[in-house]
Amino acid sequence: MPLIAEIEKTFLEKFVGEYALFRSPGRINLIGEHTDYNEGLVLPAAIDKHIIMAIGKRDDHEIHIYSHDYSDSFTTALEDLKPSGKLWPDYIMGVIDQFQKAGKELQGLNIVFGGNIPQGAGLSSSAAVECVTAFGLNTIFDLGFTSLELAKLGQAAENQFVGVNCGLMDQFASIFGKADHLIKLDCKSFEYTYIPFNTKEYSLVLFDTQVKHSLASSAYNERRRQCEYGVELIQKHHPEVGSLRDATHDMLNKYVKNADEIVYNRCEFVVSEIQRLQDACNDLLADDFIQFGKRMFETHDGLQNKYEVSCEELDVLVDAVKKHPEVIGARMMGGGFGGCTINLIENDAVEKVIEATSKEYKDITGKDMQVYRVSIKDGAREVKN
Ligand code: GAF
Repeated sequence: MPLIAEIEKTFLEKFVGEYALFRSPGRINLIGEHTDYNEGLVLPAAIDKHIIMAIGKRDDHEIHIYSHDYSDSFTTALEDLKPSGKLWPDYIMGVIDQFQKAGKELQGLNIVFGGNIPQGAGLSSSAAVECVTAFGLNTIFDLGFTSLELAKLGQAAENQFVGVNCGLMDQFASIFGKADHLIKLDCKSFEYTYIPFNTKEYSLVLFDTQVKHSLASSAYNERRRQCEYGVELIQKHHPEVGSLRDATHDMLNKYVKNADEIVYNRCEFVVSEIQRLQDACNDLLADDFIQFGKRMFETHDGLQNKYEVSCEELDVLVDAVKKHPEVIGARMMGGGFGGCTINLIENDAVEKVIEATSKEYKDITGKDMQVYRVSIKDGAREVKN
């Protein structure tokens, strides 16, 4: 049975009353990693894997949530929102909490949700849950938040309720996604443009390491602090520099390099990555996918050696595809320490590359990789029957 039909069926089994259905997708990111929280640029897109949520209003203040994927329920009340200890309800409660903090009066809710975004794979299933909740509440209560406000409310839920200090990229992509387009988002001004991504002879294929190392979220927060420290060192001489977005290689060489080599490496990666993204967008406008792909490999190199957020499994996958000239670009994607690599592969070679890479990955790591072929779709929407 299709996912939407399953969610509707489950809602009708669990609850009575009317409901509306919403969809919000996961995301990929072509280039521009760990740049969002440095006020840099990112280049994500929403994908054909999503969360579906059915939401109905209640007459009281109770919130009843059923997770289709976990076959598990959670009940609370509007006045009693606090972390649940089992994480999955927190993404939804966090958003409801943000709506209330923004001064919106809500009613009780019946919710059923589920999805087909692989969890822990770096495809932002948690942002999709936040965004489908935010989009759905905004619609059924007619609250009038803009799309940017919805994305920021989702991010605030993740920062404050879940405790992960993420940037805005994932929520922005889930809300603003547009079929067959990448989103070039400026995380300082929040201006954005859609860039057509007609890969024609290339396929977008994700290789999932099937690992998520436990240091992922603490290391993420540590990277943020290191970037902030780099900015502090520069600000002593250039008070006008508010973030790494405003920093130059010259400033890093003068004020950061001798003070702290590790912090220098982190900052150097970010400043280079922001420039790389701008160059990569020019490649796309010139239809030069080969050059674009080379920059993806460069990004991986920086994430591996300078930002140090890769891991053995991700490096094995990127090294493995370098043996196939038909793979024109590959890199780890997202926060790091596990999850997926993103690969641009000539259409005719996809099967061959998958077969060879799966075998090599198994031989070296003893693990099985998963493969997802993705296409680029629209962002959050109401699903009408
Ligand atoms: C995670 C975060 F949630 C994003 O905000 C972003 O920083 C990304 O890691 C790295 O680019 O997905």
